Amino acid sequence: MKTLANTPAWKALSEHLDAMQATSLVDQFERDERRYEKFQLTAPGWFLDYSKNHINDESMQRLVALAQAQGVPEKFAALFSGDIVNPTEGRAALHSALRYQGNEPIRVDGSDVMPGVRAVLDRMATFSTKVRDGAWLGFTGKRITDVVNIGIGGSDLGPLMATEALQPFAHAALKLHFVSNVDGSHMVSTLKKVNPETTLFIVASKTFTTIETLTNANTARSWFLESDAAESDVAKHFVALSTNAEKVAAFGIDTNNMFEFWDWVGGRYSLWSAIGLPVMLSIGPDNFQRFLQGAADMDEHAKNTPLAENMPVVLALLTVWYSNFFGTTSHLIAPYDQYLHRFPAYLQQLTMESNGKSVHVDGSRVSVSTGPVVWGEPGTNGQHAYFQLLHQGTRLIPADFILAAESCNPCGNHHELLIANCLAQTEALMKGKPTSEVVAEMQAAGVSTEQIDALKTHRTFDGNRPTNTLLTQRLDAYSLGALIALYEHKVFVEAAIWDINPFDQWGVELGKQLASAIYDDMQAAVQAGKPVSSHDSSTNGLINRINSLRNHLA
Ligand code: G6Q
Repeated sequence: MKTLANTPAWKALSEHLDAMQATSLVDQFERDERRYEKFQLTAPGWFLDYSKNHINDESMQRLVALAQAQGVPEKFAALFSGDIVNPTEGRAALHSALRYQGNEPIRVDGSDVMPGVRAVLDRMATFSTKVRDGAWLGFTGKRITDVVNIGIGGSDLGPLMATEALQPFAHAALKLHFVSNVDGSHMVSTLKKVNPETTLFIVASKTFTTIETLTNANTARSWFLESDAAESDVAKHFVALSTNAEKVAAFGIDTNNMFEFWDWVGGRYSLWSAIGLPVMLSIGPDNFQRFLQGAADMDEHAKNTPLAENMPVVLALLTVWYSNFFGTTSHLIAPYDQYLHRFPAYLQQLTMESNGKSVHVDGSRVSVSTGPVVWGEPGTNGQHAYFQLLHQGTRLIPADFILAAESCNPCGNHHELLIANCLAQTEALMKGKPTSEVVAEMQAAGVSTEQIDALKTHRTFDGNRPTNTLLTQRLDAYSLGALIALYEHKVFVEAAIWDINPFDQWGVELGKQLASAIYDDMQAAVQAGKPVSSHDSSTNGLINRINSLRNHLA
């Protein structure tokens, strides 16, 4: 069995751990005046301060040695050159080709994918411009005012997050809606807001077999046809984003209205492909090009920068350091930017679907823990909710704070307050508040000795909680593209270190199969008028109770 923990690079880190746990972050800053200068990096669009972490020069050298020993540079080279880096599905993972700005060919199975990539981007731009300019007309001759994207998982989270993040650049007369959940309420409540004459539906599904998406798309089509529209009008109101032309045609969408992508694009990495069409419709082809450029520049940074100065590599190494050596199990994403309110959810899928694995690439069991739980909400809201646990809970939770120096909506002193809150939190998480300071403060306020004794421990903050701060000039298409690519590569480097495959998702596939079995059993029980007995007693009991609540069984 492979044991990462027995490798010299891993052992070197284990031996170093005690020394790092024995010193606090505050001590580290006191000992080294140049700490902030030392532990910072720049990459396209972004500056990273990682000085508030449990590291010193020695830690970084040992972590970088681990990345080297686990073949991160070679694995990056394999990723970018279209090798089969997803062996369980026999596929390359070439999301970088979707945003590549150079002139070199990028080959999969010997053929250059770039002409196809650029042809689809051109078709997307022509189509988007027509819709945005009001030249694409609905069946009664009116311009499109609403776009409903129907997709789930990778065909929803990325476009939704980016459309929200780039609101300041959105077309003023085009409203974007996203329907993902098979819960009929999602579709029904969206349809209440739109008019069939002026709505464009985008059915986004890589496989075009996903039950949620097909169910929602069927409902949307029926709703559309219940208006005065004829079957022949569907072509003006429905387009598909998929790799599966056959299934698109079988569903009844003209393949002339299909924007294609390829099986070497993973669902959660597909935002840069045709799946980005809603984003392009919202922000326009020029801004979408800036979005691709930001990601492409981050790709070049990841590919060409030495490990110790490589931003995704350093962020990944810090996650490995905390997950595997400090025993942390979760990682907070705290964007201090309201437009990034869906970014934690997007990263949750990117990280947890990619690195939620228990076996190595060769199928043997891993011997160390892999991807952490990723979660978060924008600041400052989080401060009034879960931050309590970060400050005074028993768990250590490393966090990434994400901030722009300038607001997209300058307004009074809002942005200065937002910045102050963000910086105050990272400082407080690091410094804490010692009991001596609490006591002195209370004494100065004239609080009685008894009261001080009763309250001082409650008011004490241990501090020593690590954070990264990611800073950009302004959140725009370029910096957002770069930020997403940064995290994509971070996740890839973590997987490279743990020697797991970040590009498959058998757990997601399992969910798809299980639901259809229960669906069939429920329907069969209703028809036969008999309770279900083929599952465990809990599942049988729940199915039968639900059927009875729905009045199907007496
Ligand atoms: C992403 C996953 C998953 C997928 C959805 C939708 O990496 O594979 O989230 O995107 O299940 O799949 P389709 O796009 O095929 O409908």
